[in-house]
Amino acid sequence: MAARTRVKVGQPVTLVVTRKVERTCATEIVLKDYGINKPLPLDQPVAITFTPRQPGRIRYACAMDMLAGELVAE
Ligand SMILES: [Cu+2]
Repeated sequence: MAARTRVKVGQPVTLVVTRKVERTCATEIVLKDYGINKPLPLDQPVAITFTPRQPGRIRYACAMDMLAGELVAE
């Protein structure tokens, strides 16, 4: 999860995240703006689907808001 990804407003997006590290704070992924908060079990791909509602940045982060990334909706 690093580069900025572009997505389209009104089109469902699925992020697939796999946690590869055992000792990390990123044991869940949070998309605050969309009320999403999903646990990330070790080595298991987790799919998060949501539909961007408006253009702009969509931030995702670990539960403590430290490890983060951004999508750009347009
Ligand atoms: Cu954290």
